[in-house]
Amino acid sequence: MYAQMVKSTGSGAKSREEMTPDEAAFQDKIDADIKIEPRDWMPEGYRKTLIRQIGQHAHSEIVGQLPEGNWITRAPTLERKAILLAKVQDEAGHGLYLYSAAETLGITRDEMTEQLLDGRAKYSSIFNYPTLNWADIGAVGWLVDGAAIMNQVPLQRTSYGPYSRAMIRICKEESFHQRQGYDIVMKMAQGSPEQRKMAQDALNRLWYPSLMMFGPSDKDSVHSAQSMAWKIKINTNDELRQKFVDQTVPQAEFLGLTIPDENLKWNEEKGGYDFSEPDWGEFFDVLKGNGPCNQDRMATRNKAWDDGAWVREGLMAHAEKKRAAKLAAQQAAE
Ligand code: BYC
Repeated sequence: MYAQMVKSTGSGAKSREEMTPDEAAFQDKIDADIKIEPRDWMPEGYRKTLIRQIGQHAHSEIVGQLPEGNWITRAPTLERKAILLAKVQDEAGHGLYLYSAAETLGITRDEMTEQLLDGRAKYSSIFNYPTLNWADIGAVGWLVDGAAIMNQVPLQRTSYGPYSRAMIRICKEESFHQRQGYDIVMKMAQGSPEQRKMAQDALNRLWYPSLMMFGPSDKDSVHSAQSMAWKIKINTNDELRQKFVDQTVPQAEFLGLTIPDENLKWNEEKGGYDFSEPDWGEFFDVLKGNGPCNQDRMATRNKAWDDGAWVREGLMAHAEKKRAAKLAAQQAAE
């Protein structure tokens, strides 16, 4: 059914013959790897696609704080608490750089926040799964940040300047996040039999949701063709998913953990692993709002927005007072 929906919305990029002269000149810049900057002319579709993708990415960073923030007060040692606190703060920072990058395209942060809070904008499906215990915090760092980096390293070369520059800093921080997660899982995998069991259980539950982070398979991806022609995306969803599996399997083997996939097998010919697809029915159901934590995540974000109203009102009142004082001083000087 989804495939039909995709076909009806059309998924192809425009051919040269279909382009206006402005669009063709724009495509020449993209093809020559010249970055597009905020004041440059751009097709409306390019602007909209970027606002959608950067906005979703920013929302993912913000909502992504919730499953991990949930464990700050319960981290097993002071050191782990300090590290987790720093990581969650980094995610907030990533959200802010990304909202700023999107604002250069003519949308305000308030508008994007409204879209998130009323359910019009998406955020990554992975954050609709719960973090049940400390092993999950390790698995989130290892797998979720690992998948995020796999997707985000190529985005450092994305065609839109502000997005590409934001990604450079984000990637540096994400690689620290991935390592801290792997370190947690390693400690548990090398710990008591119970800890080892927890680590395996976390991998079992988070493996397929992590594979879903790369988006639907290429045949069902609505935006990939046009986004790749514009170099907003550098790789297809399936290419990145394959790279992630190839990178993660040896890491699991090193830990002595088993990837929960009976079909996982090295394929000499393609130089990568064959692996089972995630349950795409579950993926689209999570996107529709029916994942285990969708309602909880949105309720938490809505409450945070409502609780922050007094801060926004205070800042606006202060700005208004300063503006009125400046105006009065100007009038007095005239
Ligand atoms: N979850 O045509 P497609 C992080 C949507 S990590 C939810 O392939 P596209 C973090 C898609 O939006 C995560 N929705 O789309 C890590 C589209 O729906 P709309 C953030 C998804 O855009 C650790 C529809 O499905 N990273 O932040 O070409 C701690 C069709 O898909 C998902 C990024 O956002 C999904 N997994 O490709 C804290 C990276 N997958 O918009 C935080 C930047 C697909 O038509 N984003 N959809 O209603 C991207 O690279 C691309 O947007 C995607 C999807 C690869 C995600």
